[in-house]
Amino acid sequence: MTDINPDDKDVSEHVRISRRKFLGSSAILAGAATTGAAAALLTPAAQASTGNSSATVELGELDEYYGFWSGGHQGEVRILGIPSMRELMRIPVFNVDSATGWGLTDESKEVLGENAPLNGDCHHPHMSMVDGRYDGKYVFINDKANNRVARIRCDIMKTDKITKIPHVQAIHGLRVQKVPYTKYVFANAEFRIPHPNDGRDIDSPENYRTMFSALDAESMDVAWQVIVDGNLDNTDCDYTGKYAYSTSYNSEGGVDLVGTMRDERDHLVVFNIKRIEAAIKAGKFTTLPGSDVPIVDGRKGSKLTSYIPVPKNPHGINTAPDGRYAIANGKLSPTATVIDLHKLDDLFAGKIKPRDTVAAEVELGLGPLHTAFDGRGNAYTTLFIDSQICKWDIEKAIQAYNGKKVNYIKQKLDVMYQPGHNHSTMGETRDADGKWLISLCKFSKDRFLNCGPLHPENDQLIDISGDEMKLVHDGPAFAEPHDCMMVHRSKVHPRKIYKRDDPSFATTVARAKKDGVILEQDNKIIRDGKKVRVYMTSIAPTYGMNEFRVKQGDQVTVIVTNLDQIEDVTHGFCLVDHGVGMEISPQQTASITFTADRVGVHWYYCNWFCHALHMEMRGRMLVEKA
Ligand code: K7E
Ligand code: CUA
Ligand code: CA
Repeated sequence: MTDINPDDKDVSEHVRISRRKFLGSSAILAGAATTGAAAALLTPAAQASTGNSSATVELGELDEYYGFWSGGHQGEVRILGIPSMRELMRIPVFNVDSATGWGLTDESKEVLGENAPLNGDCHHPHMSMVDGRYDGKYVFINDKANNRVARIRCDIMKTDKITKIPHVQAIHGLRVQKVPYTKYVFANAEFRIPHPNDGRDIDSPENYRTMFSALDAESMDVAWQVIVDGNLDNTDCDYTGKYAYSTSYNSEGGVDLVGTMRDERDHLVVFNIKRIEAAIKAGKFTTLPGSDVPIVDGRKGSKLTSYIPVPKNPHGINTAPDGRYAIANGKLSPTATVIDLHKLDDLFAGKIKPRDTVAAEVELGLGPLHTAFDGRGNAYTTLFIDSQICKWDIEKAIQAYNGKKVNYIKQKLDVMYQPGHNHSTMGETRDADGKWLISLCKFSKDRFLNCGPLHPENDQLIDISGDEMKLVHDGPAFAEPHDCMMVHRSKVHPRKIYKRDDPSFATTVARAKKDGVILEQDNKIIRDGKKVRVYMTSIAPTYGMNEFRVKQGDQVTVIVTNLDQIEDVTHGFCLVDHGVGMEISPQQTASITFTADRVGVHWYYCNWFCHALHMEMRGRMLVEKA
């Protein structure tokens, strides 16, 4: 293969086809068709014919959408501009970030908890809503690695709360209540464990359980938990505010691969939120050692839940913007199951059986994982094994399921390669606008320059505004954007500089007050036994202190207040050889604590470029023998 000339059309077509074969796809014909479509797309005419102005954002122009991207096991959330696919910002959450000092500063440690694990595994970012529409306030994100849920404040785009969910392992599916507003954040725990997990039942997997958790979106406390049968994978909720529902791929309770694939059907478990709240209010709950979170029993037979059998090892569950249907994606079945949400009231009233809520089981292709919507009655389902997006008409699919001879599949588009989630602009809200679709491909193979054995993922932008889906952009991404969401820019209004009373540094402000320090003007050292607090200001290109003096062994806290008022003039504070570095944006106060364990001269400097004399923005920490 090494002597293939990539300019030779026949050869490159040959390579392309064998690559798709290698990936297990039978879509050779479709592959050839895409080649043509992709080439045509690069011409302005092709773009105009789709109805979108352009996938290109002109120099100096702003994107139309904020994209919030999960950073996967990198532990962060990223902001992309859509449709340019430019990465605009990174928001550290469950990771350490040496640029901003996340995980190093006192303020971030207060959010993370002093002894927090500093790895994470983010999957599902979702924004808070009012009446089924984004409200621009918070983005929530799960941590599968350490059973946590975090909240990002969208006014400053920083993480402000992290909650550890008790009694469960592997928080995976995460969604917000859409209606009437985001009172709850729902979180699925994927793995089953003994309850309590104190050494009992290790060898009795039949006694393992998992739970569905609801967090109060404002306090971020866990409001309640529901014990379920099977496991929990993804979750979503409806547009009445009454129900949430989660897929379970392990209704079998298996502890190995074969065990989780034994049955032809698993289930979707539906949670009746009002009944759960009423049960807790009536005191019908238990608790487990180590927390006082009320726990209700939602296993089969409970009035709080209902179990709808769906084919096999379902993964994504997605509610259509019209509020009528939810789509459970089959994964090991080539089907998606359409649930009629209008029948859930009857289901819980005992008037119908769980399977009566199934409006259709739709054959789509191999490996359906997630479905997105355009607000025009179409669904877009990722086919992992086929490496395709399948566009289909929901109403026609229901007609076909009921015996009518109609073609519900509108188009299958090849993507490169192996898509997991996809997401449409505003598509998880009532405002689904059907403009752009992102296919988050798990493999990029040879779409990019080879950077070694570890490959980037490939986040592909697809124009869905016209009748035909058109692939317009390949976006390499570092591990691993499981999911994303795209919010119109009119919904999000971040600040440009901090307010002095921002709660993110309120604790530091309170401590300064106790020390009698006015942060906005004082440059002062407060000694408190072996604890030394060094308060200084910064205005480009100087710190309020050129030097400060401490004793060996002192525990030193440096508190910097950035007095600059000008947008984008962020300073840093980095102390050489001490693991100390942080961001101080305009009007922000930030602090960091370390031990001055070595006598001598230690320089500190500004590590965010701020001024022509940025290099000169520095000073000395002088450490004397104790
Ligand atoms: Cu990777 Cu939503 Cu965690 Cu699907 S999830 S692919
Ligand atoms: Cu201040 Cu660079
Ligand atoms: Ca199963």
